[in-house]
Amino acid sequence: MRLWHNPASPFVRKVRIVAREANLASRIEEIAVMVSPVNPNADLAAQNPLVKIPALQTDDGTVLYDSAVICEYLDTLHAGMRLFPAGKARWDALRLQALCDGILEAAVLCRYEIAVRPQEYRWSGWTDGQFTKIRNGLDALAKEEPSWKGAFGIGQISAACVLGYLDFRFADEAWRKTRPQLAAWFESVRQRPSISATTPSA
Ligand SMILES: N[C@@H](CCC(=O)N[C@@H](CS)C(=O)NCC(=O)O)C(=O)O
Repeated sequence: MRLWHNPASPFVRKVRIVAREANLASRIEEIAVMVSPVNPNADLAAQNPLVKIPALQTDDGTVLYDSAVICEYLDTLHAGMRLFPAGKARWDALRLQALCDGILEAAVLCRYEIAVRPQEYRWSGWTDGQFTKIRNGLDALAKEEPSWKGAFGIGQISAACVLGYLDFRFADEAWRKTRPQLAAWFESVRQRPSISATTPSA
């Protein structure tokens, strides 16, 4: 399998964590790409018309995107404990993943606004709106974290990617201050090899 990736991407990180949890990392060749909405990568565009990472080419040549689809696909390839649970727990897990992906979409848009958009075109009202989504999403995560009770599946993996991305790109946000229990949860999962091995660095 081939994964178009960049270690700074929180969506890619979800896939890399799942690959490690499923013991599949050695079967995935990682192809590093730089992505930006204003500078699309031609090699990636040939695989994914949205020109976004992650994109995964499976062993039969099929190309999958986005991160949710790739993670669920990888989860079908191993015999260990399912990261996408069945039954009622599945809907809780998918909803939690959707919440985290939504927070990440807002955070990545803010990152582009700050790092890519020229100063004269920036609109603080728009960025403030995205940050409201991020903060409301974090409050929702903090509220439901006690119900996880040690579970570690796609929902928790997505939550770890959210918190790791905020630390990486928005350290000033100080999300821990009003959410100490969520911070304690993150401290505990950071020790997992799949999480520590995929921590982004500048
Ligand atoms: N919903 C997608 C989001 C992927 C995404 O936004 N990736 C960013 C990198 S973090 C990207 O490729 N951006 C390039 C662009 O927007 O053109 C997923 O879950 O994979």
